[in-house]
Amino acid sequence: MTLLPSTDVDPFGPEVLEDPRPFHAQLRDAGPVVHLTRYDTYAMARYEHVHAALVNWQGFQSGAGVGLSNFHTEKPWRPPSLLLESDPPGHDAPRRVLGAILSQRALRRLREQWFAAAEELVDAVLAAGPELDAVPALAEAFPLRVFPDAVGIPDEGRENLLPYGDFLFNAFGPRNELMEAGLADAGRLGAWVNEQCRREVLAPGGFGAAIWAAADRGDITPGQAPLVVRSLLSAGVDTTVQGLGAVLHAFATHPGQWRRLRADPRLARVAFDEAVRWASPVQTFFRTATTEVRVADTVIPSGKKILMFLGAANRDPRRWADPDAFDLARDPSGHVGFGMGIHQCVGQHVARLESEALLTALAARVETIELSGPTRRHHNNTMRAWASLPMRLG
Ligand code: 8QM
Repeated sequence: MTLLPSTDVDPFGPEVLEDPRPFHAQLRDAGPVVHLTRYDTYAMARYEHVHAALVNWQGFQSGAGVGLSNFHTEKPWRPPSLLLESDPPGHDAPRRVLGAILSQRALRRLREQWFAAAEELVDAVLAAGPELDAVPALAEAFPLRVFPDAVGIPDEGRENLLPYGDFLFNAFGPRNELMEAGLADAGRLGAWVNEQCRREVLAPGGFGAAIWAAADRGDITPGQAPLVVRSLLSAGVDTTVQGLGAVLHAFATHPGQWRRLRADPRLARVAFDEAVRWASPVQTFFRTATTEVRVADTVIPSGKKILMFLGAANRDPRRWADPDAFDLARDPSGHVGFGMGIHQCVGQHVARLESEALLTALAARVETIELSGPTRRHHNNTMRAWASLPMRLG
């Protein structure tokens, strides 16, 4: 029996959020399981154990919430998500419904439209000059142009989507300054999002209407439909914005990889997954032990929260050769940036399609991408995010 390693470092403190990589290495090297003394929770940061825990939904449940707060002992800030914060069997019907609506097959009808939208956006951005901040101009602009339309929500109030997501992702962490700063507006943002989930508000032909049609067929209940729409609006915007930010930052700092993409634009798809592995826009999620669970030499007590470090697992040298290299020649499949197991990102095909459209449009028009000024991080308790990415497109 070896002693359980521990750390008093705050994974949600500003130093770690600014650059989590040294802390990730420390966690991975300390052992398969580490005790986080500040929150009396456990942590996993090695690929092998993060992967094993994510696929073990029986031992590591989501229904007690995937943030620090335990829904069995604390009231959640909003009704729990039927997809994210739930376990089988209740999880399965909503997941099946949304999985079909967001399947690769179902998205084919959007492909041409989204490629055209990306070309239009890149043309407009280039017409404004070679210098831009890639966060607002591309990473935010493109998802905001295509995704809310695809869901079918009205134009009014769309500026609430990013702040809502920012608060939601902060709320998975502790009640720290980041979380407190968002509280004042959370009620208003939540009410706006809930309003967009009503059947009468959603345009015909969109993902939202398709969810309500599933309720009409009896695949989910009419009571579940608005919450499934809410999942789209919760998980579908900030995530793809930061995924696009990550891939643009990766290319701006790896000119050889950009040349490779230009030579073979079919690499756009693998480039996005490699960027999701490399940057892990969603850094962490908790699970809760349903019973005593043994991991390596450690027995995690029933009811304890375990923090899964997706970003650390995605750069674990025990799993990945040269893990810190952004490399289009590697096979990034198996990364846990979209999670793994029954909760693996249901919107991943939407994210890949957005990225493929934007990167393809850029690759056809832009020879060089480089940083043109200091970059700035946006701190969030769950997301590894950019506030600003000044770039020059040549
Ligand atoms: C994170 O509301 C939801 O169902 C939901 C919210 C956030 C996420 C996923 C689902 C993982 C991207």
